[in-house]
Amino acid sequence: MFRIFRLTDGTVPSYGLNSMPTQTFIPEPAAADGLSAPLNPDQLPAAVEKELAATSFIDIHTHLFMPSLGKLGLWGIDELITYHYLEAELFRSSTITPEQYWDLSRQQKADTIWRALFVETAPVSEATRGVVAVMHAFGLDTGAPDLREAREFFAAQELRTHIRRTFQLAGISEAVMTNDLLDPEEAPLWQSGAEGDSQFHAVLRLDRILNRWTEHWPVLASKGFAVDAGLTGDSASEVRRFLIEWCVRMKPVYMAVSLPDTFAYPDSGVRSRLLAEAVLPACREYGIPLSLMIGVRYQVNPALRLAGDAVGRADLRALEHLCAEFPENRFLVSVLSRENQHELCVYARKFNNLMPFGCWWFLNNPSIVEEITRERLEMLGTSFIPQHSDARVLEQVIYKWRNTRRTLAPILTNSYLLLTQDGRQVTRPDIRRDVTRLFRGNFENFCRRGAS
Ligand code: HDL
Ligand code: ZN
Repeated sequence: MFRIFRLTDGTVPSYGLNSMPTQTFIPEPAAADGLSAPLNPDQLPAAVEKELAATSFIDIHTHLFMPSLGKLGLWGIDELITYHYLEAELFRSSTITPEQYWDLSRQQKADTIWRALFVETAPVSEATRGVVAVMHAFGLDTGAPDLREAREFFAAQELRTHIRRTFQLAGISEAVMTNDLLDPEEAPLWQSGAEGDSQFHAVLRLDRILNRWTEHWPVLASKGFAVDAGLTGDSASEVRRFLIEWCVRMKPVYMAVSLPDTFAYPDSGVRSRLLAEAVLPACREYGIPLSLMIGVRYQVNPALRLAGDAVGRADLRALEHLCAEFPENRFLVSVLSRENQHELCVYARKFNNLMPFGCWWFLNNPSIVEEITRERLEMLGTSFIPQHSDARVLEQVIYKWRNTRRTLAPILTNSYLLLTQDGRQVTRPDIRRDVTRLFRGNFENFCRRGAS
């Protein structure tokens, strides 16, 4: 088992913004036995921080793309600053209207946001501070009045080298993509044989099929699959055949769908039938989980476009029914409402084919991540996946994973402190084993093809 990465000069890098590794990493076996001595309580904080820093995580849900998918992949300062989280914040701190904003060029949009959220006020929100952290990681002037220096820096980067360096700075070994097999821009790239990349894993994203079947069934029909709006005849088995065809093409680690706060299962709609008769059988046949991300209130303010979605508390009895009715399927689940988190933990205690993951979207803020992670540790031990980045722009992984390490260190330390106080000593290898399980092993085992 390789976990500790050392630089060629023998030092162990601390992942994050100040480490600017320029040498290659040499994985080596777990540290020598000298570190197996039980830790005193006052040694726990440093031990946890070191193990979090030294372990390379798997980012299990992102909107990043491997280089062979070309312009789908977003990176660089203008994309970082026009992230939809920042666009939503812009309209609270500027007189510009969405209509005026959407007419601007990408650089004009970024200049507008930079001035309003970074120059005219302190960038203290999670998303604005994240941009500052990324710029600092690359040694750029975070107090610059404009983006000239940053644009010059990113323009000088070669993408594949930049990806490797960014992943090293973020402390992740690989990122899981979100791939839309009905996207007219992305699908042809896969059909023409897009080159795979060991740092990226594919996912079949099913929103167009499961949430907008009436709009998208004609696309399957046009490709020779005998489907129709009412899902009559062989439609369900044809959808399953379509999904398996794409599994063979993309080799996904799971299938995924984002679902509204009103999601119900079972119900009389076509989505329940697509799940039961096509998607879940295809997941069983190919041997991968289905990821459900539940709780979105779509487009409450359409003028904000991608930033226009909100959150709603879901009825998780839908999840209860799915886990109970399909014990052979595995469900990788994230819920968007803070109020649903405790229920998700309870359901995870009832169904071991349910794997809670991440602090998703509006939850990915230290104040809420702390609450969610503590209740998960208290109720699930280390049998969950604490976080994903949801990064849409490459360099976001640097701040999103730095924040995760920074937020989780005291929480994990507290768990070990309580354990020590209650009579069980903890060693560095114990901590390393747990951190590896939380940020790698749980995902690898749950998504292992054919795992039961
Ligand atoms: O549906 C999803 O995968 C969500 O993560 C949305 O992409 C959302 O807009 C987002 O970017 N959240 O971070
Ligand atoms: Zn996402």
